[in-house]
Amino acid sequence: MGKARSAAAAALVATLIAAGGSPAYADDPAPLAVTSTGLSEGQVVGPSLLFHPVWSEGANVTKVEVYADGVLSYTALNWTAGLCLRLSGKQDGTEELITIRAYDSTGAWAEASTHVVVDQTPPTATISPVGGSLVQVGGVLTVNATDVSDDLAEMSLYGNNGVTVASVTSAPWTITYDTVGGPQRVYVHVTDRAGNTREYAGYQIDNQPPTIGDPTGFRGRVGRVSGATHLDIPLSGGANHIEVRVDGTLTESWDGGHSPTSYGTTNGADIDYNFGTTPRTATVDVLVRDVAGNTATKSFALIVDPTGPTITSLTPANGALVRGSTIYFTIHATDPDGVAYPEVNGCYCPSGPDRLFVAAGADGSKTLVFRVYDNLFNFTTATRTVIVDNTRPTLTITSAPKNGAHVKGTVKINAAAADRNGVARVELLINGKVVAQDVTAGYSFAVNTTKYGKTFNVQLRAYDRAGNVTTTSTRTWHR
Ligand SMILES: [Ca+2]
Ligand SMILES: [Ca+2]
Ligand SMILES: [Ca+2]
Ligand SMILES: [Ca+2]
Repeated sequence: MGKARSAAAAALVATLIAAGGSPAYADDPAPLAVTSTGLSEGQVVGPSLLFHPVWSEGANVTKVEVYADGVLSYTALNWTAGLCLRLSGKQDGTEELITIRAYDSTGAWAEASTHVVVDQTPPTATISPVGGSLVQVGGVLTVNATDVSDDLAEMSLYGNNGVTVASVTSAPWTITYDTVGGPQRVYVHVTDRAGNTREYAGYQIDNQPPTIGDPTGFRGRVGRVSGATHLDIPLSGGANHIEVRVDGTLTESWDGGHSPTSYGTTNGADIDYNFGTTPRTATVDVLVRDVAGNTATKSFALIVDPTGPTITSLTPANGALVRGSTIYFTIHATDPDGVAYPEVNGCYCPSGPDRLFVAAGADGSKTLVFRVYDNLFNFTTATRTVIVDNTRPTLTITSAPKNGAHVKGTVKINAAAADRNGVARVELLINGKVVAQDVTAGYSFAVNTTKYGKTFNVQLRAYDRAGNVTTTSTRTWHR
């Protein structure tokens, strides 16, 4: 051990090489020597360092001792993976003389020493952009380090897959890294000459733009709009910024902001727009961006249809006579947006498919306003004037045998009928059955009494053009 001590005391500036033990190396055909400690003089080392000493060629080394400032640190019997230098707990700037003593199988030994300088303080730097758990980047990432420690040896990007994906070893401390296809997260490492590493918050890698869905919320058929319209556009994938344009005009703009500690996202964009009354095809352009700056766009066309349905039929017709306490209208319409519903005088009063009802009210002319709406709230208006008639025609027999009369041969009946809206016909009923009718005024019937029995009943019945009926009292005749 005396030689080792003397070697340590000899000098601090040069690597020292020594040999000793027996047999004397003068007689040894391959004298044992430690030709290198594996360290370089003045090397700065951190708390832990692997190094590889070198022996003279052919040496059969069986044991190695590592000394720090002459004190045995440890003994190694296997150094194929290198020797480990442990200097933890030592002050930065401390010089240590590291001595490697190698023994061969004969017990002879040789040693070499190297001075190292302790540095256990990782470097510092100001990293931009500032990283963090919420910082997302995509595409080409440029990272700069400024205000770096004097002993900075390397700046690198270290992936969450355990791989260093990019590094620089000299100023300017700038890394330009294409993130596409790389790990999902990278951290910034700065390492000094001693191998001390400091990790700075890194960046979430995101090269996937948000997804823009198809618009929903159409009142009628998909892709068709009219007037003031609200549609929803579903978004996914962390949209942080949206822009919606209709025919090139910005109609919605939203930004969720972005700081190292927060940002906002949205899962939907809106189209709130009055498409007006001009038939056309409008173009909607949607742009969305995530925090990492990935952008997606989507365009779609909307058919602007401000036209109401086409009314294909509406009954009763204008001027029609109607009777009863309720008037029923049947209305048919078509529309490319789909027909929503009809209404009469502002009332959706259905009495069946395509059928509306309204109270008849007093006799006389009655004008009704109809609207038929499509699913976009466009409507078409139609009017109908009908004539309400719930008044029976007047009917009197002007000449005929009286009730209870005896008759023979052919007997004539004359009658008068009248109605404000016209008489449709007068019927002759014998024994309750219609046997003749007369549709022109000056109503007159000839009854061949021989066709009937000894006694039979005679009545007249008048219809007005609305269908109201007046029946005379029964006259019973005898033959
Ligand atoms: Ca340092
Ligand atoms: Ca994304
Ligand atoms: Ca329409
Ligand atoms: Ca009438």
